[in-house]
Amino acid sequence: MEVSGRNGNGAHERISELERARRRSYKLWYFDLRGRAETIRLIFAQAGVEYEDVRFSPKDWPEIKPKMPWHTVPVLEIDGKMVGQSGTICRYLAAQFGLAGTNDFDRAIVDSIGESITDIREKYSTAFSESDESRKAELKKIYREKTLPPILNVLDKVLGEKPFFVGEEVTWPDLHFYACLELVQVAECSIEEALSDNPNLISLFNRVKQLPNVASWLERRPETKF
Ligand SMILES: N[C@@H](CCC(=O)N[C@@H](CS)C(=O)NCC(=O)O)C(=O)O
Repeated sequence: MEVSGRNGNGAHERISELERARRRSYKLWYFDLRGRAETIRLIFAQAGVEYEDVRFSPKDWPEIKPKMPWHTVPVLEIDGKMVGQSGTICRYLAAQFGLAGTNDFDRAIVDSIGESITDIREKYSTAFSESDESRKAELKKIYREKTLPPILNVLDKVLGEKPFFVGEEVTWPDLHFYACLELVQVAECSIEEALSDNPNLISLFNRVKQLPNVASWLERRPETKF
């Protein structure tokens, strides 16, 4: 869709909605971690859009927390306005940058794949926050052996032999899958082990990793444990 805009000289120009979205000012607030922010960074990378990647340390969190809309991060500041909740931010950016599906039904399907992928990460949260080391080890084992495989098996079937979840085109769940799969390593589970029964997902993981803009981000991003 074409909309009217103004350039720096005040003259009218025809710019696409996508171009308008690319020109906004974006600031992403998160810890110096991949965690719940990495899919957002991958969306920016794939779209080739600049943003400020604000990474703060835990000691700065008490001061930042009350300023965040939901007192959590990630938060995306768009032209000075803050939006919280990682899934919302992913869907918003994906819609802006053409990574969300092209009609309401397709977007619903894309979203449902994205939500299932989020389960890979969220179902680990009990083990993640467990402070007793032996209980934590037990919970990690349950996650690796009982929780993760059925989620991956269904995703593998949904993907089938298509290059990406919805066919030939990359949508945000492909990027989300990459980011969430990287996180399973905190459950002492290598990516190879996690995907050993899911050949289609192995192909997807490698395909996403090799997307030129993604590959370039993976090379230059800060190294963090998770
Ligand atoms: N549903 C939220 C959860 C956000 C969340 O819990 N973020 C964590 C970091 S990954 C956080 O802000 N923790 C600090 C706190 O809650 O004080 C989302 O997906 O954005």
